[in-house]
Amino acid sequence: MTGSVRSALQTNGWIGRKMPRREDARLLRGRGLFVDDLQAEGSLFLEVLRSPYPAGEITLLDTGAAVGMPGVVAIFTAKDLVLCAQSAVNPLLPNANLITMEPLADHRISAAGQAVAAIIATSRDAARDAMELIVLEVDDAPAPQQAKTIAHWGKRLPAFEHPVTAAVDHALIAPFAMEPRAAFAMPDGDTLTVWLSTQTPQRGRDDLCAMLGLPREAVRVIAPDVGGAFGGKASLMPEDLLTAFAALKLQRPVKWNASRSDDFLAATQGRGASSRAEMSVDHTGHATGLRAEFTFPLGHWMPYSALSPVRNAGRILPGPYDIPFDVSATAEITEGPAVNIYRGAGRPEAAMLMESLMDKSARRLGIDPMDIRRRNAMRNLSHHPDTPCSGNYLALLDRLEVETGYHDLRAQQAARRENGAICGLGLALYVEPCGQGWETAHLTLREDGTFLAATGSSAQGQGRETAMAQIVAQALNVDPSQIAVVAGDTADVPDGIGALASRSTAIGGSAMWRAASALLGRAIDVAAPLLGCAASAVTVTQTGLCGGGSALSWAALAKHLGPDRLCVDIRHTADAEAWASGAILAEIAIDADTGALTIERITWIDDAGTVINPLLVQGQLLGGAAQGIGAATMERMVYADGQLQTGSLMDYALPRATDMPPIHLFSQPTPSPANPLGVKGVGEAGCIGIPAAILNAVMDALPADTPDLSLPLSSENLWRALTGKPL
Ligand code: SMO
Repeated sequence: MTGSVRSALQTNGWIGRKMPRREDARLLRGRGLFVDDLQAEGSLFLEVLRSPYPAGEITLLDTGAAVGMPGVVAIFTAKDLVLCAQSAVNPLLPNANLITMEPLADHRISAAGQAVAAIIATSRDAARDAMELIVLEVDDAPAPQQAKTIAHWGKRLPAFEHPVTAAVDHALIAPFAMEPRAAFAMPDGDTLTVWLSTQTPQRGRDDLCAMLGLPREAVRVIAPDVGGAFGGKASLMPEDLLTAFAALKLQRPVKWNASRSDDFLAATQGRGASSRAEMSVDHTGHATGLRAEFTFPLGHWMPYSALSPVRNAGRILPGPYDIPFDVSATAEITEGPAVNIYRGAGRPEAAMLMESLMDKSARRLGIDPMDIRRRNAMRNLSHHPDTPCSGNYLALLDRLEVETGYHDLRAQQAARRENGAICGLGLALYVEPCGQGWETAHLTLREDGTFLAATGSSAQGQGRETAMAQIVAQALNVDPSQIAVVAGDTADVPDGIGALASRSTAIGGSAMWRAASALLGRAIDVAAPLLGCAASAVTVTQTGLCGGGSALSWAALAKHLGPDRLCVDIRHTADAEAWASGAILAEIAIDADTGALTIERITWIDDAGTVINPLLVQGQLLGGAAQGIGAATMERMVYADGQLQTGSLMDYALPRATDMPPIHLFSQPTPSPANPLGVKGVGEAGCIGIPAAILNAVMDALPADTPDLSLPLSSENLWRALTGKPL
């Protein structure tokens, strides 16, 4: 690339600009298009009969009376589902035991809410009425042998003398999205168009093709606007498959929408792991060994990404610290709904365990928690796929110390305690490695001189279109308004991974950057002879290219090219993972009478690498923080005898606007060497670091001999800890 081109890239400043989201005009004004907005003439509606029993052998499933009900077109049970392949599971761990999806229960029930029959009728009400007449009988039967997958990281370490120990037990929680899951399938002979509320349209297409026995060209999956996903829409689910199957079989459009109850009962859940660790620490506060064990529940089957949390938790310990480690993890099939990735996916579990150990070590040795982190934080960040790529953890801690007035805060806290307050400060230093692998980008100069950018990183409300437009604008030196961005449709983007694992900007954005750079290079080669100068003399202006005293607009260049469009396809494979990091201080107080927790303030120094758009980063950090606060302090799926007790928003505590504390954000980026933009992930940071800081703040506030607390840190839990009244 010529010097003048490079300087344009450095100076136009589209990257790093606080641009309002181009999506907002549509999403905030009710003009979005979600799966539930789709309608088609002659559409049928699918409803799922779910088992009211948590476990047992099916002894009777009689659909006879229901089939004859008005409006009923078909009822499918397991015997009707002739599938060409099992569902796919990402085999992320060696020797993994993969338990695939049973879209409808065949012989055995393993969860209350498990799908047993699909009723397809001319209206939703007709389907629901018919559902009432299906007879399902289930006998108690012992649960079969449960499959386990065991993995290990690091090297076996000898027994520690007098280690510091920590245990963190996570509740199962709901990856709650504003838009419940939904699918709409439209058949045309042997081909299907399926609209899915998904974060992985290409994966959905591949899974549907394999299971239905259709070639890749026969299925088009479209993710229109997606109202949040958080991992809960990353893997094909039984209802998605049933909707596509029914449409193909009946040759009619079929629509399915989850109700809130459906999603509470039968969407995937997150977290749920129990974790134990011990760490040996010398008298100077240097950790000399870490041994940790995780047990992750999987539920009764494994969606595509089911092994991601266990793998992430295991592989990222000891997080930002330089400590010899011996980490093992077990993922086991359990009764109950499937457990899958949820924002953070194993990273929060690793961070909470590690940060708990750091605070406990500091307490034992009488060292300040800030200092013990300084003593153990990694200094030489090597560029290796399994360790942090870049960052400056000491600088994050230094900045946090300054921005919070840390030492004054400690003094203030001591004074408050003198006056009887129960208050605490909690630190967390965390890492957020984003996903690995590849992503695609397709960039075209259109006839009118504008650009079409199609990305494999789909959108789920996080501002993807805005960020991609800024990346292309920076590379081409054109206004972002000249760039249309599309994603989520396998007809536009046949290959792609999607929006997950904090990877969209790091990998998808880098793919787009490379596409734009390549397109510019090609444009210069075409333009040079037209301008009558050497390619090296062509410079980029805001409207096109110039050189040799003349100018050529993008539109003129497009016109010159005619049907031979300038078009670049890139499949970018990341050199390594980009590891974001951050340091957080949470200030909390606990009400002595009720155990109610007040998060007084959170201060957060974040290293997300190169920031494309500070507004989008802020949105991701705050959204993640809200879900992190939910997980730390209130969310929990409660079961009694296998029956869900928290199946509605009256019972399941989701954080609300009033639960959000003041959060002071400071950005301290170090560019990642893992990609050409220097960007890192940011979407999951809030779920990773915030709960760890809150847990430490709570333990700092409670009496020193308080045993490890299970999550969430609800008022009841804290009141029991304060009053010594365990469950
Ligand atoms: S938990 Mo995420 O959507 O990879």
